[in-house]
Amino acid sequence: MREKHITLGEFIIDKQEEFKYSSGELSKLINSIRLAAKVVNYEVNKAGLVDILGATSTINIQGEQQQKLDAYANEVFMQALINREIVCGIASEEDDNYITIKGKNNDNNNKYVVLMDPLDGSSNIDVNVSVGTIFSVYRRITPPGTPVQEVDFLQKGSQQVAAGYVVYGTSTMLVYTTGHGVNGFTLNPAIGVFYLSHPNMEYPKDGTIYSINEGNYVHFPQGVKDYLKYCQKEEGDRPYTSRYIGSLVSDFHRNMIKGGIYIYPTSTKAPKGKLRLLYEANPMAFIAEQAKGAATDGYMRTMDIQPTSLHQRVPFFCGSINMVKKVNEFMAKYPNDANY
Ligand code: AHM
Ligand code: MG
Repeated sequence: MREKHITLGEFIIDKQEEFKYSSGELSKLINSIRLAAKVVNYEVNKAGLVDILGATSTINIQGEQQQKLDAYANEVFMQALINREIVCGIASEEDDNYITIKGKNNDNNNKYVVLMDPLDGSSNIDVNVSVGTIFSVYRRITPPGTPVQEVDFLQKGSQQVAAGYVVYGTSTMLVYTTGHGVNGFTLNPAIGVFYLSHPNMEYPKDGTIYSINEGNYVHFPQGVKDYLKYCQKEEGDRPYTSRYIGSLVSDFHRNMIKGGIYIYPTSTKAPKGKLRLLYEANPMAFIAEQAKGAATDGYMRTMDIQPTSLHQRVPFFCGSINMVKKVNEFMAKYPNDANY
C-alpha cells in the first residue's frame, strides 16, 4: 500500500475540532502563516542572488539596524494576517507599537492577537546561514467589539493558544503547536507544499549539546559559569558538545531533535538577557513544553512570567527537560541573580 503524505493544509482541517472554541478562525490564522512562510521562503532563498541585502537606514525599537529582508518578512506576515481579517491585533519585533485590525464589518469582533518575530537571526542572512520566523497566538481578553488593548498582548505565555516557527534552513520547515503536541512540516519547494515530516516531535529527556554564546563567558552570572564547567567536565556522557548557530530557531530546532539546551542568560553586557519574552521566549517555551522539554529564566517557568511591556527581554534556558533542571540547580545557588 502506498504511504499517505499529509499536507499541512489537510492537517489543519483534520485538527480543527481539537480547538476549544473552534469557529475555524485559528485554522485560517495558521493557514495565513503557512502562506506567508512560503512567500518569505522564496525571498530568503534568493537573497544571495538579488540586491535585497544590506541594511535599510531605519533603526528598530531595540536600537538595532534593520535588514531589508526583516522589513520584507514583517510586511508579508502582517499583510497575510490583515487581509484575512482574522486577528484583532498584531505586535512585531520590527514595530514599536502593536497594530489594531478591524474585522470584516469594521466591527473589532476578531478573537485572536498575534505576536511575532518575522525574521529572527537576521544577522545570519548575509552569510547564508539559517534564519527563522517565530509566532505566538492568544485569545484577546478585552471584550470583542472594542479595539484591542495592550493588555491583550501582555498575557502570560501559559495563555497561548498556538505558537510556532518557520526555519529557513537546508529545507524550510514549519513547526507548530496548538497545545496538542508539536508537529513539523517540510516544504517541497518545487510545488510549494508543506508535508507532515515530523509528527509528534519530542525532545530527548537528556542531551549532550549546549548552545550559548561562550564569547560572553566572563560576563555571565556565576550559576551559568558553573554549569558550563559542568558541561565541559570529563565524566559519564560529558564533556558535552557545544553548538551555536546564533539563530534561535535553528539552535532550538537542532536541540529538540538531538537533545540539548539553549541558553541566553543575563550578562553584565545585557543585564536582562537579549531575547524578547513575548515573541521569542514564550512561543519557543510553549513548543518546548509541548515537546516534553522545558523553558525557564534560570529560576522560574518562562510561561509563568507576567509580561510588563511589549519588547521586554528575559534570560532564556530552554531544552531537554533534565538539562534544564540541571542548570536551574546551578542557578538556584545564586538566588540574587533571579532579580534581573
Ligand atoms: P535578533 O532578533 O536581533 O535576530 O536577535 C535574536 C538572535 C537569536 O536568534 C540568537 O539566538 C541570538 O540573537 C544570538 O545573539 P548573539 O549574537 O548575542 O549570540
Ligand atoms: Mg529576533
